[in-house]
Amino acid sequence: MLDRRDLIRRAGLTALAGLGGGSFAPLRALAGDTATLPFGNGERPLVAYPGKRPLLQMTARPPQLETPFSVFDEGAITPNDAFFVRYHLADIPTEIDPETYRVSIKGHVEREVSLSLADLKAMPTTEIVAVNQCSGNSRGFFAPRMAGGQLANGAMGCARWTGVPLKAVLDKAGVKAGAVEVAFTGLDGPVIPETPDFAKSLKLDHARDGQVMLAWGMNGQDLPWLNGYPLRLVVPGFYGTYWVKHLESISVLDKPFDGFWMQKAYRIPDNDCACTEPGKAADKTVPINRFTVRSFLTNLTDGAEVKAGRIPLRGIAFDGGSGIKAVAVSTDDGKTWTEARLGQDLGPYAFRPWTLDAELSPGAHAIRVRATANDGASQPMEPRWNPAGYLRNVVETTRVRAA
Ligand SMILES: Nc1nc2c(c(=O)[nH]1)N[C@H]1C(S)=C(S)[C@@H](COP(=O)(O)O)O[C@H]1N2
Ligand SMILES: [Mo]
Repeated sequence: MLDRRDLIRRAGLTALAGLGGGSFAPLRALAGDTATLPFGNGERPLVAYPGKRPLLQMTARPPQLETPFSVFDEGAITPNDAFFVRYHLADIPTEIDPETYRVSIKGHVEREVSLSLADLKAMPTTEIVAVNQCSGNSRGFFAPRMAGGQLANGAMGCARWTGVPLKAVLDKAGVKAGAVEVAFTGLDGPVIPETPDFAKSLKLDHARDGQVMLAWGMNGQDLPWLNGYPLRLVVPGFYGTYWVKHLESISVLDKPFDGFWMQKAYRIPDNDCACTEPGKAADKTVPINRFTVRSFLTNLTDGAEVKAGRIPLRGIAFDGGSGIKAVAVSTDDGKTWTEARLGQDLGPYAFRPWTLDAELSPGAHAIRVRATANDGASQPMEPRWNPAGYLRNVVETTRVRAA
């Protein structure tokens, strides 16, 4: 256990990391608080890592942290110190010198390029507000349950990202004719050599769409260490698995990438609902890609007791990039629906806030929220199932009692 002095010293290191790098000191759990997620085995210690407020710890090695859901009621932007953390491999970087750090662009290119942070920051910069969501967000709610991180709804967050378009960086290297994909690796690695290193790929056209970016900034600050300092991939509208952190190499390929994390993991059923009969495997799969459309009520929690009468309801909605067209709310378990008012539009990849004043008569109410995206997609009333526990987007239900 760490004593108080240790904690203060380590808090100092955090501040240093926040000022532009150096090192990261892993912390053990602060004794005490736990929270319970609403499914079996949902107890989680609340742990404050460097650069982070206390978050729900799913695993310690590597750190995997979930955002407490109440944070999403604070606004459409998720604060850096509350943003969730996901890693696969335990050997995460603890020392990165921002002066000597380089990312390399290689493979099927005219010339190999190695760029420093200063090189990148000298290029024309771009910004986008975009949601990052883990593929396994909400996995803990699937029935039947499956192996994998048992997450509630806090493995998502929305931030303003600053960086350079991946396209501009690829142009510096000059993509050769015949290229089809671009693969990415980070500075983290496996503890044993048998574990495949974490690497992901994008189709070349996607990589060059001008929106996929290499980001060093998050909400006006350097990336927090655990969110990929000093440079990460941002793939707007795509699941977090593609948002490679602590970028090390960018490889242009003349054939599809055959890495484990594309060919074996992070795959969804290849059918219209991306679903299977509960408990059944899929015949054919494709790599996971864009977010399904989702919406949440953020200011009332399941089981809440409220005063009968007029109650302001609010929440957030998002999709994979067509933008939110409408949010409807039901206070009678889906029998009748009222359209909510949409709040500030931070762009089609961002959380879209919504509000509605509801009239709650005395008694029990099942409040349901359903978003429709500009591409016409909406949320199913009944949950869909797939073997890995991805893409959850059932119309959420919050049960409250008014008195
Ligand atoms: N280098 C590296 N990048 C990574 C991962 C990883 O294990 N290593 N995990 C990915 C996954 S699955 C997710 S959901 C996001 C999470 O981003 P965050 O930790 O900043 O919230 O990072 C992605 N980038
Ligand atoms: Mo993820």
